[in-house]
Amino acid sequence: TAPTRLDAYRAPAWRVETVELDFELAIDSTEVTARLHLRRDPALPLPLRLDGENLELLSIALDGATLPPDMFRYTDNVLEVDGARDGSVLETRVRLRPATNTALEGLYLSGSAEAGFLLTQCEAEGFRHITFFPDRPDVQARYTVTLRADRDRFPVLLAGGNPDGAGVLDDGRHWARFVDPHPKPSYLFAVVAGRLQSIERDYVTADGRAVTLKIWSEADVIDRCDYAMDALERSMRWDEQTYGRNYDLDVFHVVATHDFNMGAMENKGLNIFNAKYLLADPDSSTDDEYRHVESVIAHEYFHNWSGNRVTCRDWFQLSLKEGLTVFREQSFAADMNSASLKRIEDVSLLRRAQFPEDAGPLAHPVRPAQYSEINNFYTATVYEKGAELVRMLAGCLGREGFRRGMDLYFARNDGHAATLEDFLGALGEANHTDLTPYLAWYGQAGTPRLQARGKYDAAAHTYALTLHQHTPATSGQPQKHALPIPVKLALFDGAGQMMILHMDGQTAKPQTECVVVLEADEQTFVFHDVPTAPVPSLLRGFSAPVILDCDYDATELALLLRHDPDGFNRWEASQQLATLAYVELRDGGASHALEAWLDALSALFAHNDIEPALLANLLTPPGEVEWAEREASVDPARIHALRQQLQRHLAERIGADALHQCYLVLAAEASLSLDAASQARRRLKQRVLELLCLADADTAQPLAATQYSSAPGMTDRLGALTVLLRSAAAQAPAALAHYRQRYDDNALALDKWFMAQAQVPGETALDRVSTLQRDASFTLKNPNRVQSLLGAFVRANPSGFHRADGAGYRFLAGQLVQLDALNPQVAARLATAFNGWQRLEPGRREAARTVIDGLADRDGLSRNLREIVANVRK
Ligand code: BAL
Ligand code: ZN
Repeated sequence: TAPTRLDAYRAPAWRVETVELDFELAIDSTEVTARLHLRRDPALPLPLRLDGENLELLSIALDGATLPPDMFRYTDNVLEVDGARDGSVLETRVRLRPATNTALEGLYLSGSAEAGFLLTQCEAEGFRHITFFPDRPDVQARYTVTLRADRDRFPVLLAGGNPDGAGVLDDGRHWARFVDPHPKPSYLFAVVAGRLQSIERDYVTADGRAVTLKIWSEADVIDRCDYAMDALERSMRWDEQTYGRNYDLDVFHVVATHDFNMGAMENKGLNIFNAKYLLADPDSSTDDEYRHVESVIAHEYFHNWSGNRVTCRDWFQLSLKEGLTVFREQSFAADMNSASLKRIEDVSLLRRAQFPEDAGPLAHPVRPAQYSEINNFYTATVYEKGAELVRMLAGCLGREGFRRGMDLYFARNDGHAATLEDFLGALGEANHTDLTPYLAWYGQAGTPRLQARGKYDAAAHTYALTLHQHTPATSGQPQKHALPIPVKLALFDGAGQMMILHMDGQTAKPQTECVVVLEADEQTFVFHDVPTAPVPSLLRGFSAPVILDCDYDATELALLLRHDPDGFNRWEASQQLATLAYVELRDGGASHALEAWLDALSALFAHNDIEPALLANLLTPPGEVEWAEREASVDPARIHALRQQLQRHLAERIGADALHQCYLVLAAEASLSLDAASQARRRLKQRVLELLCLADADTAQPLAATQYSSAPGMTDRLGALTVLLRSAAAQAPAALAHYRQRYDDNALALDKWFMAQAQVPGETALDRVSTLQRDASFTLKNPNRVQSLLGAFVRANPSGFHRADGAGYRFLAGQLVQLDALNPQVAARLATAFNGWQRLEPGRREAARTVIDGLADRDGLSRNLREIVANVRK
């Protein structure tokens, strides 16, 4: 089928004003009756065409009369109906087969036929797997949903909107009705039915609405939902206080499932969560997972305004809701925890996941121009880069200006399906400024390179900073244009003090930090009254999603690493210095940067006056994926070895004794507390243990074994297990066996058992993963299990996956073919691991090429997997 194109967008000829949906629910066979109250645009004389996939049509009637067969056609996933008029009511009845729906799109079964429950996933185009409908986000309808089912098998019946009655039927069945007063697109529709338990909390919104918050899960995990409930309440208060947004229904349901393609889903009034992002308890969740739960709960809740009340006109505008909501989620997490740590985490993710996407054959703009399968565009570019673009806009407008702009955006587009132009228009108009130059960011793929060169004139006391931008060509976009790039900067003197900045034409009060905006290919910014040659601190807070090339020497970076008061930029200096050190090790020869990095970090370690979580981050060099991005010919095994060597140098410079002492102090405080300070100390303790293991494994391994067996919670337990596994400690097999037994009935904890083993680096990883793939607990039917073993291996273990003989690629291709037959969305996501193969060193490149060609030539692949394979092959 031809790709869908942004420039081919046409407003719908037919809309649905209200829809009544009746479900007769059962595991093997569910019947859905839909009555659509239709509106026709008189200016568009097109036939009524409705989307529908895998539907068994049982009956069809128009305006109360059964339609004869020559009045409708159902072919190629479209139902075309003759004779419909403005105001017509179309009634269809279809049969669904939830129990055999392994794609987890539409209505499906989570868990076993005996004990599991039914649920739906509709974004992006799942609703057409439930009933015939104009399944596009710019058709917004009011929904009334009636569910009927066996009372014993499905005691809980839920749909989006407010409850509107329930009752018992004869024959052992019962019913429940829900009415959603807010018009919504079909992708936000949801139902859930089964044996579920709930926890409940009363909440009163800032504008006085009494809301019942309910979190639902299967009985065995209901005691792990309390943290999510607390996080939900914090999110609701934060959105009221920060954006003036109140919740708008009488109930808010959240449901946990172990079988879910995404992280979670923001269905109106009935969020559905992958259990991984909802359940949390100290015994099975790490500190990182607690933070993820808080963030995802917030993300889905914030969608109620940025996504639901104001939705997207079409799927090309996906970042309108996703980039904006990730930005809102990031701001919330920064307010709840530490802003600079959150920024470090987000920028690390961007570099690890989005920069490679932008640099390879899968590169696409934040607003793509075309797609074959929209599910393939739920990417780091749309989400994470999209959030960076919103951050730039927010930075331009300032806190109050951004709030003014958001108020106008929500007021003007409430109840509508909007575009990115509507968003930038409202933000700009509310602030009497033109933001349209930033639209170019949404249409251009690739990460801009920002080159910075400074020139100090000692006689004139001026400092001229020349910025130059260049974006490499990407597939289908050979020509790139200059983008507006805001560069937040400061200048440091030789003693590490920030200088007062005086610029040409500056009228505002002199400050120590400013933002210059590069609007052309090249511009020079001149600072006056600069007493000595400065060290520039550029792109502070990562003010634009670019790759900075500044000709820093090691001494300058070490100065920033020691003195920059901003935690993020301090970390950034450490990352750049570590990268210089890596290049020295790689190329042989001088070791100025290595020495400077070791000196600076060992001094910071010895002084011990730095926030522990920041120190842990400073002690961690960039990851192997990031360094691979710098190489023209990538040898993942060599990058891994060099990174290990660098870390060993660091561990030895700090010293085994100092590391050991530090570890013992931190270990003595072991607690289960989740406060930021306790989490920070656990994180530093883990980093110190890892370094100690490099400097003195004989000391570190028994400590890790003790930490494993006496750990009060999962952070310490999994951390210790990881150290034992990665150092091939004699104690590792016993710990692994113990973990397996202890968590045998805890799916999320067991996922981590698979993941920890899949991530052990090196050539032997594939054998381990192949063995685990045959484990009785492994199944391709569960997306979390697939991610924990196969996803962790292909994405987070470069030296293991990219085996020199290409066996990793052949293994992945075999798994993809099996997985694709079950769940195309998950298969396609996993296949993106082939991204970047063109830059591998020749031996691996040829092996990857053979495997990718073989996949591309295969018949019967899903549209999802076929598109990824075709794009990655380019
Ligand atoms: N809308 C899909 C899941 C999410 O981004 O919230
Ligand atoms: Zn989202």
